[in-house]
Amino acid sequence: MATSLVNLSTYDENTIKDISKYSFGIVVADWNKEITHKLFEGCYDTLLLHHADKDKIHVYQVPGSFELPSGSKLLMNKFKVDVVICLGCVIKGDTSHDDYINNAVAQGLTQLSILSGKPQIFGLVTTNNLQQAIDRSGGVHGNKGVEAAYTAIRMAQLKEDATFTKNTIGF
Ligand code: DLZ
Repeated sequence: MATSLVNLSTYDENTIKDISKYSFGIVVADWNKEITHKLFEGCYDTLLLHHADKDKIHVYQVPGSFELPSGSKLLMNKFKVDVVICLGCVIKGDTSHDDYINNAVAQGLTQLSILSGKPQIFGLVTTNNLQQAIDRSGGVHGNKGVEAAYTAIRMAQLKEDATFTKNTIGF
């Protein structure tokens, strides 16, 4: 469903249990940092809101979104984490660079998820222009960083609790 039809940053906080036991990785790209650092704030604040242990949140910064999969791999080599959240922003330009980066990140994170057994959360904002990115990083369409954090929490919980809860699908 298009983001314009549903604000994915809205979720049922009651579905979240104790997350202090989980260890999180966050990899954030600096390209388009006016957007990505807001995604990071939304993500980090959401983890803390639900009482994540600060000492169990490991953050790596990488130059651009293309480096998100390798940044995550490096982070996982160094820290034992339950899940990694990857945050970036790719804005369409005059060339097809965005297609190459977006596809590389999607494929890289998919492979990494499966090979490592650690969920990789796709927190990549892919837009046609800057305004759409602003709208999705704390604007009218919420904050994709919040959504990524919530997704990460659910995936961390899934390891031990796969109980079906009505009304949570689709946030
Ligand atoms: C080179 C590039 C371009 C043109 N655009 C973006 C972008 O919109 N968003 C982003 O995160 N990164 C961009 N990059 C940088 C690449 O992700 C990567 O850092 C470089 O190609 C070096 O590998």
